[in-house]
Amino acid sequence: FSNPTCAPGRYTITHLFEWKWTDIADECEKFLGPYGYCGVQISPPNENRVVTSPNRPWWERYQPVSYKLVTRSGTEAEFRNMVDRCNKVNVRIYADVVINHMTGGGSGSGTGGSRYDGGSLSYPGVPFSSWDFNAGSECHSGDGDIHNYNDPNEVRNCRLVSLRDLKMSKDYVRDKVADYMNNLINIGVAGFRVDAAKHMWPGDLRAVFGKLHNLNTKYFNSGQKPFIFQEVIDMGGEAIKAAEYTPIARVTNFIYGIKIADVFRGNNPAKYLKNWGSAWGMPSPFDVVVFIDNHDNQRGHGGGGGVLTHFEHRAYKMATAFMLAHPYGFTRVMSSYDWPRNIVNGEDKNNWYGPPHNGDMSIKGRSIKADLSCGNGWTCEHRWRQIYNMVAFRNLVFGTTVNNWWDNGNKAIAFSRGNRGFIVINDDTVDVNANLQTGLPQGTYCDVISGNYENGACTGNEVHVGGDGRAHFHISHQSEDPVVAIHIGAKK
Ligand code: LM2
Ligand code: CA
Repeated sequence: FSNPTCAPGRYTITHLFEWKWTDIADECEKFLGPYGYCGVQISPPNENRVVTSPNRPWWERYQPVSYKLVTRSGTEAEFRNMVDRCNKVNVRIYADVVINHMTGGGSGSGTGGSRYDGGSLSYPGVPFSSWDFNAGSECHSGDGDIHNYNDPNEVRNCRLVSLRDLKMSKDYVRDKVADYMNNLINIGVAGFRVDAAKHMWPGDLRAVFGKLHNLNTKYFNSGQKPFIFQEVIDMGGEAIKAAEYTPIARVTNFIYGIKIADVFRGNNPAKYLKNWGSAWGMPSPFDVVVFIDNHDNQRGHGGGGGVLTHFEHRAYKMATAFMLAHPYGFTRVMSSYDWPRNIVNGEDKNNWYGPPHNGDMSIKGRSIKADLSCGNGWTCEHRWRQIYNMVAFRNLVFGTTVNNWWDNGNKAIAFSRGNRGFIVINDDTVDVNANLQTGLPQGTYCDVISGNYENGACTGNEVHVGGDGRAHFHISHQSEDPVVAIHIGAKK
């Protein structure tokens, strides 16, 4: 399950957090396909609780009511249409699956009209009833909630923030969950982000994944397994380790964004990135999905805080450029919406804000500006030139190693990827003014951070590489984008 199943030559996904299915279909055709993205992580596609207090928070989608494909993102018909249109332009869909639990307490109806009652553990839309949930015989925490993260039994058999915890040791529950995932596979999704994986036993996950079909041969070669990445928040310090899950499928590497934030905020000099990767105590590159921030930690949820986000755009662009230039891990670019942050005593009072919406609370579509960036409240980091051009860089240099490392002994670094690409990043308080070995063939290259390569010309700066592979770089420490990146796909 660790093979990303991208179409050839594509190596990065983006999380279109809370996007509508009709917008994603359009985005696949107009942008993600042409600009070389592998795929999209989508918000959970199954029916969820409708939360009105606060009014329609993003996190209502982490409270399943049934496995019907009806949400604020769209209907089942719109979902099917999106998967088909994206696959046709070689962009994969990875579904966020919430299978550890159902809703919290209270009763009502979901986005598809199914009833739920968290008090009596009744979910007729699946159906699940009280037999299908962990209870006092499995969870010994007293009030049924998780408090002690040093007790693996409690973390896996008790309730995460009171969410009704599915008894995945039961065949019936395994079958219902596998049926849901197989339905998505049959429609044509390429894989899954498994929510709250740490709260499920590795053996139970292995059993569920063992029931999964191969990918739909309408879009994939026969015999292909879905790509699975399990959300395991392991920052060290707790009983449950990511290493318990990597033999099953990939895991999300949360330490990555913390360490990277430390570097690009200037607290840890960038020169130390020379041996970035497993030498920093991180898992094998083939076992992880890496990212600068995600939908939780960008707003202080999910163990969050401390990471770089689009709000700190200068450092964020540098960090993302580094991530995409470096071979470690399978890369995911966060794509956010804006919300009015209101930090009081270190906590964002508005961290529940849902996506941009219309008067009837339906999700508002994203608009597109002339410079390709988004409007209507959508941030669309995946459309920032400094980011999408590095997605293309990563595609171009795939299979090469880090060579020609240079640093200024402090916070400015440079390296090549074989003889195909070269990047210089100046996170220092002095300029970079240096003649560096790029490893690239002689010629004139477009810097893909300051501009694009269009119709044989550069819209931004040019870099001249001599016959000896050397080129001169000047990067002001005051630049909004103190990065230069060149590659053989953008050579005049
Ligand atoms: C995750 N990873 O393990 C998600 O990435 C994260 O976003 C989910 O929590 C979590 N697991 C459960 O799927 C979010 C959010 C929570 C929210 C839950 C459920 O971070 O704050 O909890 O979704 O919607 C909310 C309330 C909480 C309440 C709970 C149950 O914030 O106070 O607990 O609903 O009603 C009493
Ligand atoms: Ca559990």
